[in-house]
Amino acid sequence: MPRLPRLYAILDPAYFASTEGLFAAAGQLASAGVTLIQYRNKSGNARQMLEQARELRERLDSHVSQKKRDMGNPVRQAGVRLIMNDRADLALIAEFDGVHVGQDDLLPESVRKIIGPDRWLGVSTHNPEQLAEADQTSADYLAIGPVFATTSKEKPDPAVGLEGVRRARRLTRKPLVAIGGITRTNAFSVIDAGADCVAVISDLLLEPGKSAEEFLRILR
Ligand code: 3NM
Repeated sequence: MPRLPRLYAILDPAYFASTEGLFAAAGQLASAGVTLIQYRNKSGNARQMLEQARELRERLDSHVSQKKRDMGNPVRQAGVRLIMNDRADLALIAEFDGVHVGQDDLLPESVRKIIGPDRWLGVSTHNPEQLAEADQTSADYLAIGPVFATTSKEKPDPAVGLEGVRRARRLTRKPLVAIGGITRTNAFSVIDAGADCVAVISDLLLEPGKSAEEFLRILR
């Protein structure tokens, strides 16, 4: 089972004035030490999505090799693991490291067939039944949410609260990602309730680098 970092940043072009802004945010997150980023695009067409995804991959790869050069001679420099929301096909073409699916997307085992055994597969769940079901799949990690109220998702399920996180923790041994309304203020309580990792959109938008550093410090 993979070991997840404490912070999982989600970049959605809907929240950026330009794609350049999204790429800049990705660079700032990487510089701050974020190692897991999801590209989520609920409104773009496939070509646009692929173009952005490829560019994101390229920029983050060159960001890492630049950092390597800056650091002199490190033996290893971990890169950023990039996860594609929904689209297994685009994940393969853009050389992403995994796919994240929701309850209305392809079933986890269908995605697994496409992405193979090594790329990460994540599954969103919103209640104990869905979580228990997803636990039986080959998913590498499970997400539970929304934990708190969120404005970043259309028609969100009811918030599960910290109690929902605790319950989810009891139902799976897979790495557990908590999502929905998580901020620097409440993130610790979410990890304390049993999540391994918090996934965040809004509270990284204003100042991605500074905010990510604070999340990582709080959750260390
Ligand atoms: N999925 P923010 S909640 C993308 O419940 C997403 O599965 C959710 O954004 C789920 O950090 C959510 O701004 C939105 O609340 C997360």
